[in-house]
Amino acid sequence: MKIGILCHSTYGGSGVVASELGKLLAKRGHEVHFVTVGRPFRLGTYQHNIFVHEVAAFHHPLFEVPPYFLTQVNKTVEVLRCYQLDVLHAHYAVPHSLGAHLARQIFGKHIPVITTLHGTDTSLVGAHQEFYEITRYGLAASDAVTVVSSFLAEQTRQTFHYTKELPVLYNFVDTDVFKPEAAADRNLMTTGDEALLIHLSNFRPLKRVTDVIQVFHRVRQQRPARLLMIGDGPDMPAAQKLAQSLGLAKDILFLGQQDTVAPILAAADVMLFPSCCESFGLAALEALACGVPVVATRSGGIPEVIEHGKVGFLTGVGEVEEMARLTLLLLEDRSLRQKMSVRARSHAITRFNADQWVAKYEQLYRFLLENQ
Ligand code: GMT
Repeated sequence: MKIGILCHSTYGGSGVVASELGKLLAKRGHEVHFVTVGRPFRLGTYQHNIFVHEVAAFHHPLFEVPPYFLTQVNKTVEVLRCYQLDVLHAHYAVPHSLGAHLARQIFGKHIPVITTLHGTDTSLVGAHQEFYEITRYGLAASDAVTVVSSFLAEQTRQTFHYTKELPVLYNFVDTDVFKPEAAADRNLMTTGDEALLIHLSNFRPLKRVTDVIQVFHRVRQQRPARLLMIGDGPDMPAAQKLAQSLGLAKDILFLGQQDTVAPILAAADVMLFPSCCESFGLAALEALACGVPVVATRSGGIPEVIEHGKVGFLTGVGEVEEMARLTLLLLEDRSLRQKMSVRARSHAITRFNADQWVAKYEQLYRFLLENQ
């Protein structure tokens, strides 16, 4: 098949899922065309069957802001004409769902449009009054809408009064890339008996990165430990300030955005993931695949990914004392940690391995093509 993917290329889970899906579809012999602003950061280097069509920012004195939506639709129509795509897959409702729909209208031939909702597109952006009507229309105009968790399915039904089917196609992970053996040399990151904790996110407020620092602070009071913070975003200054004020500047490394995260994740003992309102939690799944137990919150779709007491622990949002207690439990009890690590890896392989979920997307494309 020839598949067009519209996605955000910036640092965030929806772009990661779109990129990983595109790479794996290309490996399975499909021709994949990304229509994006910039190269999605997880696409990596050249891969056979992958094409990137960049949407340029058009500057004109009349436009205060370059009209991204229009240039993306225009580029998508060009790609549809030039490559005769079979399907268009929009990741993130705003604006891609509507963009894909409009592009096919202009193209003049009905090809299936699939929209995958990732979470913030319905919970934050789409639910906002400024975007509500167009998001709802984009969903209604799609031939299929998929969601990344049952939690998100329910939220979408409630928010948009969406009554059609909402297949849950979970986030997935390439377990050949995210694996314990990918670990970087720990000796370069820690000294002696230091435990290694990790956090990975885009540092938006809902990621509660200051909770990560608070948990680490409590752990550090009990034992030698180091924390690696991967990512960047609006709450970076608050996290750095808190780390300074708690005297943790030397124990916490703020690594910023990293394109290749598997070696860092796999070297860690425990991941801290204190988000509120997370639709799935892809970063947590990537840690599990690396055999790293996760201490997270019982919020949104996270319990669909992390089974409490089996592959990690769940607490209420903001319960930093309890998170610290459970983290210390994992760090002190080596045999518990090893058991959880083995279970985490096998849980990622059996429930969330990429092949299984990419095949479901493929089936969906085929079904829509055959039934249009
Ligand atoms: O978490 C973010 O802020 C990024 C966001 C996105 O849309 O790029 O991630 C969402 O999509 C991911 C991939 O499907 C999910 O794993 C994340 O849980 C989800 N984030 C939220 O729901 C907050």
